[in-house]
Amino acid sequence: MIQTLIIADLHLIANETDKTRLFIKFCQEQAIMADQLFILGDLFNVWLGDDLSIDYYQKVVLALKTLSLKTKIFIMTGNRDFLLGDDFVKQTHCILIDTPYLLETNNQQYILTHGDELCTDDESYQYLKNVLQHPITKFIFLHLKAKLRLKISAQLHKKSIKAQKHKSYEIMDVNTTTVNQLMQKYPGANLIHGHTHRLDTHVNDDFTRYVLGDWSNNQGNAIKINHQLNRLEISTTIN
Ligand SMILES: [Mn+2]
Repeated sequence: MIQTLIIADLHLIANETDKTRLFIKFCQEQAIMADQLFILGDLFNVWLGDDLSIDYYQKVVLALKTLSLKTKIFIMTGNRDFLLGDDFVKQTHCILIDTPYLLETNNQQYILTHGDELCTDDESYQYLKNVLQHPITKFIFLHLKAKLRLKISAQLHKKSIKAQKHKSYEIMDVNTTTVNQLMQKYPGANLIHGHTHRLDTHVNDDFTRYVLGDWSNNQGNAIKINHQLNRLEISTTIN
């Protein structure tokens, strides 16, 4: 029986915080017991390129590398850490996967995605995503000096917080039609995603949509799959 753990949206920052320590503890005590760990995007709140950010996140990189000796780690990028690259992969031994990813385990099928591509009602977000994640934009950004990259990223973050204030709760959630169109391609599979930070389980006629929550400084959440699917609470007190 293969045991899988799935997490998303930790939004770890470069300074070591209680959340960093919670994640490292999770790696050392819980993820290490699993056969595979899937990280569905936004593990990092900002990734400015491997040449800068690997140094900023040394402890997390080391925790992943150590974990990878026992547990296979699959990671997909989110909208905040989409610049994770080859050096990160080399140093952590994580396997970078594309979205959507079809997970087949113990006779069950799951579609894994970060989730932002399902939020199609938010047209300005999707437009900005296309621009920022375009290969040419990425290439140019990665060749800028560190200071400038930090400045641009801080400005973008400010703008995105400002823009979110004027958007409705519904617009920033997944679009049901987009979700259904995706799941029609994978009959029999269920969906697991993050991004919206709206931890919930939505049971539909044809599939169930499991939404992962984000992590706070003293609490995280995960999905555990073996013979069935269960929710896990990650806290500082669990050993
Ligand atoms: Mn996200």
